[in-house]
Amino acid sequence: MFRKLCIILISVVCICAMLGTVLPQIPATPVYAQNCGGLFFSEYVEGSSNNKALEIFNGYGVAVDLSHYEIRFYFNGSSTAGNTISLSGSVASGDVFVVADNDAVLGMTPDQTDTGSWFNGDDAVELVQVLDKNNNSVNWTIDVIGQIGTDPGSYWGTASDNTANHTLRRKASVTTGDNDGSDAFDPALEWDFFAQDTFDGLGSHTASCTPTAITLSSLTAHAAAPWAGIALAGLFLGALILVRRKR
Ligand SMILES: [Ca+2]
Ligand SMILES: [Ca+2]
Ligand SMILES: [Ca+2]
Repeated sequence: MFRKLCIILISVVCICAMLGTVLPQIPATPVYAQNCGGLFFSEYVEGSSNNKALEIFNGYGVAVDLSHYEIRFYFNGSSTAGNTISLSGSVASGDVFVVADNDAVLGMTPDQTDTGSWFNGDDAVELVQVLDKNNNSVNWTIDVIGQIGTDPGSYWGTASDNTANHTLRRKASVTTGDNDGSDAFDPALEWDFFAQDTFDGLGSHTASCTPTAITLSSLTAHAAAPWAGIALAGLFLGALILVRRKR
């Protein structure tokens, strides 16, 4: 009876252990809580004349090929993009990528320029990861400034702190993009405000998170390690009891 119980118990342990090596585990404490959530806008320059720019921060733990990303501008409450900028080049982990109007005078050299129309305060801005240029339903919204399809008047925000005639810098506490472009937008929640034509923040960004590459293999290795030991121990004990029964 005791041996039967032992065999049943060991079988259960083995099955659980084997499942543990296959199924992803949810850690008791969130291991990745302090890591950055990929790419997001880190600076928005709505300057005078053509002084328009956007800065994108790479919070991934690896360099990102930007040929799979687009910036879209939705002008004056439109729900259809009026200017789409296909990004090119790459951005290193923890670094930023600056895109600007081709006529902007910023006191620095942007990584990419664009000759199309730019925003003037009441236009939504979207960062998109493009999986299929011909099928937008499979593309991912990464980050949105403003509310797509809604005309806010002249700007989002208050009379003193808003998206028109200001430079907006993402707060260091923000670790991921706002991927919902349909909800109400309050820039004060995630952005700090600077005077018009403030350009000295372009080219770098500080976020209170660590860019970390999250891969399936790292999750599996994390989950499998303790269970693999238990599985081996269970199999060894089971074999020992079977050998003793045969004697
Ligand atoms: Ca506008
Ligand atoms: Ca939003
Ligand atoms: Ca910056």
